Amino acid sequence: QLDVVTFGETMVLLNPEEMLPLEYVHRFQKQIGGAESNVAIGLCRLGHSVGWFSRLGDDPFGRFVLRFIRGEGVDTSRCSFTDQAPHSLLFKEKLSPTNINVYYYRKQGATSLLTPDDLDEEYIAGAKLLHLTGITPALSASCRETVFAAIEMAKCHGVKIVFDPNLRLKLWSEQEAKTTLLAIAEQADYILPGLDEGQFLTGEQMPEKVAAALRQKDPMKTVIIKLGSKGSFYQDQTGSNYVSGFPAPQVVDPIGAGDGFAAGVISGILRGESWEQALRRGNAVGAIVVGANGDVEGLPTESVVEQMLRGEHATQDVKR
Ligand code: KDG
Repeated sequence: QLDVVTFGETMVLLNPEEMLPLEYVHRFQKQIGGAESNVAIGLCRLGHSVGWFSRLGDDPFGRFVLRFIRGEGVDTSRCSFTDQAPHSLLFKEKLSPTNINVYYYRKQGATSLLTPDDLDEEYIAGAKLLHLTGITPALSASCRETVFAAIEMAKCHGVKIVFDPNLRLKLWSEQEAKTTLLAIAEQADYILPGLDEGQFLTGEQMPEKVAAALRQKDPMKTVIIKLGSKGSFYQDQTGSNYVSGFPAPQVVDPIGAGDGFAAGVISGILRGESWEQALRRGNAVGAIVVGANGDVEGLPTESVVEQMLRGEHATQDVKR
């Protein structure tokens, strides 16, 4: 039995070696980026069993992505390849460590061909949690159907749903995004928006109000709001609290911090921790991730996180 199952699009990430406008960059590192596989890899490093699936391009990029994710110990047995569309790419443009643009080459990419037929009901039913993001339903109509079909399967088998809205307005209109993300949030047991995403979805400003709005129809839900370096906030039927963040090391690349946070919080849920403990774990993972260049390279192992939680200086540097 897997702890978590997730699915979505993972692109080949071309990460510039120079901090320059993209037209002047000559060298790139070939990495991977995809919110769901970032979380899957993060959870594996924290000691959990995770399955991730996707439709990948039957080309060198699709094969690279699959090998990378499988190499991290994620179960990729439900992935399939297609020769009907290319594997998607993502370029980052770094103007400063915190000023990063992303350029997608993912329209009608391989993963947009996912359909509900790609879902293995037993596979989802066997997991403790289903992790979903708001990126997958933005890829195509059939991806949207796949997300809702997966939700139905999870509900039918009592599998709890964790949902990170991951608003990507480069992929769809505000109206489409809002309607769809709210419809998924309504079905989720745990919702993990950034504050800006929560504000977008609810029209409220304060974390307390954002969480209350998202829980209005179903007070049994837990809403966990990411507050960046300040930490995070949760609200459930028992109460609410702010959990302060860890001082981050020098920020090298903030992209992926939210997925690291999600991996930490989900790990806390799987361990049966209190919300204060789980959010602290998420804050710790998020703070560590920003210190490495790439979306998954900085995801820490369990022992590094434990060090950070104990208040010891956490570093993944080589010690001499
Ligand atoms: O959360 C980080 C992701 O945004 C990144 O890895 C790429 O999945 C990605 C996306 O769609 O932007």
